[in-house]
Amino acid sequence: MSHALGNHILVEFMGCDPHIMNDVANIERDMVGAAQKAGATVINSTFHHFSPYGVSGVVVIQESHLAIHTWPEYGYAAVDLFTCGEMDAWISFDFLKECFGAKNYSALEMKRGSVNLLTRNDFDITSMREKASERSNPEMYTRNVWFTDKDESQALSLRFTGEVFYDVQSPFQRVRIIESYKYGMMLALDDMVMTTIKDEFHYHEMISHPAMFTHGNAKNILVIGGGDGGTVREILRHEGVEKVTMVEIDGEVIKACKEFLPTIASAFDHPKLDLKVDDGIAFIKEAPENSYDLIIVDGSDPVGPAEGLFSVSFYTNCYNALKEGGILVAQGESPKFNEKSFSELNHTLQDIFGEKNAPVSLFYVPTYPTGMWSFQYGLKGAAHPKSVDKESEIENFVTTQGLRYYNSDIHTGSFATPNFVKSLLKK
Ligand code: SPD
Repeated sequence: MSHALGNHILVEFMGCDPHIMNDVANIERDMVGAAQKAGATVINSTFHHFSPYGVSGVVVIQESHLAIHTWPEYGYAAVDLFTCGEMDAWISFDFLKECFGAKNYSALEMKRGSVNLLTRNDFDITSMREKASERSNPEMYTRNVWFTDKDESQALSLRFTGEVFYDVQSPFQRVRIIESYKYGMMLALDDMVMTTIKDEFHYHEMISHPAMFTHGNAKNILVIGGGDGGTVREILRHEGVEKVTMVEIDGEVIKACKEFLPTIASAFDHPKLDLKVDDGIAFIKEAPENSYDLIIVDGSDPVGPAEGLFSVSFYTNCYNALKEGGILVAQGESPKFNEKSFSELNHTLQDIFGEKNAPVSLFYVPTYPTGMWSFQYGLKGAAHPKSVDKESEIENFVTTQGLRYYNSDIHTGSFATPNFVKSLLKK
């Protein structure tokens, strides 16, 4: 057989584990591992997760490339192993077969660039390859791995380092800590961004301080959810608070955040905090009437364990558990990403608390799809966040606490609603 420039193996992996086929971080790690196992020098890796599922990616190696496209719904991966030089691509093949748990496979090997069909130009490719190998450090390569939070038609992607610090399937959800380049360490539940160390203050200051200043004298506070600890950290900045009860359903979230997001999970040992790992929906059902000044629902999106946090019965129970003059604040989704959940939640709050007692606060989170997010209120009394007139008290608090998002202008401004939002809120 005549000499060829490259060797190309086209592989069909079938009967693979669908979860593995949908896991961009693991696939990137395995594809890079397959290249390194065969002695290749990795230059760059680029991997994306697609909606609703599937991963595509390429590992560029000095010896050519490894590429993959997966169809998790069929347990299938189409893999290209293109190599030149001495590299044995069958080593990569064997490695990936194990990693993907492929029950069946086929492979077609082709020689690429038959030398007897090609005319050699007059430049010295050998010396170019030598120069390239002198330049590259086999320990260093560029990774392009993207985490995508999405629905069927919109997404927000963050490039992350590819390192997975925590990845546990709890009884409720998949809990992951990964590191994004722009926003640092990040908590993801299932495939949704929950918080990152560099922009968490937008969310946690805004879920806490507007309600605290609106109430003015909140002493007994209940937080449902909030497993990363950011909300209780903010609430406990207020000296008048006597007790915070926090009920988080998933102990894995608390564990992961204590270990990897310590600046967010910094108040779990506070003496005023009573931390319970329990079902918040069941807890509020049993809560005595007129118990809390403030109830904060820091839940995730209305899928999985948080679905019940968007129900009429749950908010009726919250209403009953609030004291007269009490305030409810709930994670209210986005009027640009989850319009239906956003308006349905507000209509529920209007039904329970009264039409004028369900204001919405808008704020911005760069790591949530569309960036525009909301907290929704239920007011069981006359105090209204729009009528708060405490500019110097708020500014003094902002300065002494070193807040980075909330201030007296934001307090007022966040309750202003664009016209399209007013339409979504109208019943
Ligand atoms: N899509 C994100 C919804 C926000 C969920 N809560 C975040 C928890 C922060 N404490």
